[in-house]
Amino acid sequence: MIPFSFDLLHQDTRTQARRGRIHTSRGKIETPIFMPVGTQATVKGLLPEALKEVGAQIILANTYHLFLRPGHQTVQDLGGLHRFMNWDRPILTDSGGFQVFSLGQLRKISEEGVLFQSHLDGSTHLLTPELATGVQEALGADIIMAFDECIAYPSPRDYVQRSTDLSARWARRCKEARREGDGSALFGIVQGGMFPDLRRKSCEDLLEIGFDGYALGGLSVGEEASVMYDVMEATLPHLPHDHPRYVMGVGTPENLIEGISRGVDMFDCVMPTRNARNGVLFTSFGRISIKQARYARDEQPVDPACGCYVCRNYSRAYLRHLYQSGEILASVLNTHHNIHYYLDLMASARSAIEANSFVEFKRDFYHQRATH
Ligand code: PRF
Ligand code: ZN
Repeated sequence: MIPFSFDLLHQDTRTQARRGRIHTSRGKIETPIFMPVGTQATVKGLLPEALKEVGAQIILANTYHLFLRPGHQTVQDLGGLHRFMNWDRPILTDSGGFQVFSLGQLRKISEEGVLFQSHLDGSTHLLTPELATGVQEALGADIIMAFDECIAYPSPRDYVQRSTDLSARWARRCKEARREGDGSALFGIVQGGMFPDLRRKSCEDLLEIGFDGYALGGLSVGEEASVMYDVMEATLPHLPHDHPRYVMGVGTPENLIEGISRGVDMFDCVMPTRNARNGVLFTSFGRISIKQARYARDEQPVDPACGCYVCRNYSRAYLRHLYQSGEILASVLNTHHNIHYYLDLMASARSAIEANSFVEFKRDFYHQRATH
């Protein structure tokens, strides 16, 4: 078994962009990386083979959903999440610290944890740091996230301060609850809202506990993009260079490029998968909505610059037809292209960092969008 580790391979000289490599017992992960979201032990619309074809190195699954259905005990008894869903590469599980706030009903937060009602059947559960950790271990995740509160935006400073302190105490309990020796990693989650000094305090508290990686939570919760970038800039310098940094639930292609420039290594977001199911496709020249009438007789591929299976074989006209007809294949093909786009963007960013040309890469990225 290979223990979890992170190598910083190259640091860009003109930006904070980093090229790194994470080692796990299920293989290595080249960073910066985007993790497709597989909430219910499936990346909606994609076979695991297709995920591999587009180059997915790691995917994300959710504690909240799998705990409620089918239950982590069931998944464990069936041989763990990897076997259950036929995915043998690394999996990161989110702790439920976000979903319980976005989906759970009648939430009551206490020192102990969060009491909530299931969005599925109204049943009551107490999710604690110990339970969230135990569920993620039972699922067999390669990267486990600490249990935290994702603070609503905007929130008053005194609420943010108290919540961030509580999340730090919960993070410590997650670490203490760990079953040692399965080779998985535990990441702490920095909170602190949009207050730079509270972000810094959160970093210091988590560093004192000590984690394998550090995530920025509480971003992309309704704040302006410029505010999110400012918070990244105010937070990332307080995190150690020799551990991976992950921004949770972010974001657009622009957000990823800006995050990488500021030193982020990992991202996840439903944006490429959810948008695909709504007919919104990401391209090198910006987003398009495939339902538009202008594509009815368009024989071009979605993105002439894309080499994915969809762009090699289908026209915009066909994809528009599938979408208009409500066909299952519309979701499948659109998702395939969008995930390919996101992962290809990350691969290009990695190459640019290695070649010391990330600044030029970023300039071209914006230029292609502006001139279309
Ligand atoms: N905490 C956790 N998961 C998350 C977030 C968070 O703050 C976010 C915030 N955008 C997304 N996913 N545990
Ligand atoms: Zn494509």
